[in-house]
Amino acid sequence: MSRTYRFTFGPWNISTGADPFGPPVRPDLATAVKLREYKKLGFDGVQLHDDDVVPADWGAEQTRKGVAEFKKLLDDEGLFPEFIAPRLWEHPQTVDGGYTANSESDRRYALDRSKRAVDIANMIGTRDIVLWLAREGTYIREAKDPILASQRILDAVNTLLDHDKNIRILGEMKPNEPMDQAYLPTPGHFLAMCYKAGDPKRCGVLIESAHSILAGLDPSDDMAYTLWHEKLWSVHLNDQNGLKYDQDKSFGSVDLRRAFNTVWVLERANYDGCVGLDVKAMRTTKPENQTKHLKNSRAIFLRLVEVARSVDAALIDRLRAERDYEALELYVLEKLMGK
Ligand code: 3MF
Ligand code: MG
Repeated sequence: MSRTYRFTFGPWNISTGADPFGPPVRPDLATAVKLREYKKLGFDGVQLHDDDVVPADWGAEQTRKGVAEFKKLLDDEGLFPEFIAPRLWEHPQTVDGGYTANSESDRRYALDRSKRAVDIANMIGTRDIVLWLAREGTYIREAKDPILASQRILDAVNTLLDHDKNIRILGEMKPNEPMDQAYLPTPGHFLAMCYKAGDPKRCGVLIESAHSILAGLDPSDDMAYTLWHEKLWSVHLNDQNGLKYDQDKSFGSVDLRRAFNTVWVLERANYDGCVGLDVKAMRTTKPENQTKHLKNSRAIFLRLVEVARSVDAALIDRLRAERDYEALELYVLEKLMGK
């Protein structure tokens, strides 16, 4: 089988290296400049926040013109827009969260901004809306009513599904950071909510490897479960060294075997969504090397596809039947060492 994958990333994946403890160490590139890198790096499409396209405070007419201009930039580069994600974590009215904020006017802001993101998606030509519910959670449990919060998230999803009968909602769940505890912390939580939504067929998930790892889960099993539901519509592949802050390391760079299992699951299931690489360059990376992590992650993915395609399925079946997992483990490790 020689299926090809479509690769995507977001403008935020070419970054200045600023972190909570230090300023930028690389120049901030204009989005138009970043877009020129995509094809050279072997990427096909772009993942976008609403305000990557046009500033969030623009009026209707200016927004329409701005989106048309951005679409032309994409077309000129031969790139497609994969999704739009409302950025509900930077504006002062999202300090306490968006959909679950205790203030009614803050909740209204989050809903209006999300509907506007749907309109931008329509104008730019994608039907996928990604919700990374960054601040929908708490620093202390007593701050919000968790039962009401679940309902408010469902109500927001339904409002968006109603706003446009064509769009799909993809939840990108993450258990913590920036919050101490997020509501709906895993893909499984969001999936369960999808079945309660007004139109479950248009509700699914994007799974990020690092987010699953932070939840103590295995990304390949999370993806497999979601594929079984036919609801894995996008992925953010990267890697993560243990339970600390979200690292967005290059795909496969910490645990090659975990990365292999991820690729193998996608291959076996004939996954046909985009392969998004939500990876970050190290702060030590010099400006001239600031896209290497993207190129490398894609290369590692493709090498692992080759390994997955060369696996001896009959041998694996036999080792499983014999319950010889010691031999199975050695077989996989040797494959990964190039044997
Ligand atoms: C945070 C993330 C986000 C999302 C992005 C698109 C900034 O851990 O992964 O990256 O991927 O907002 O939804
Ligand atoms: Mg992500």
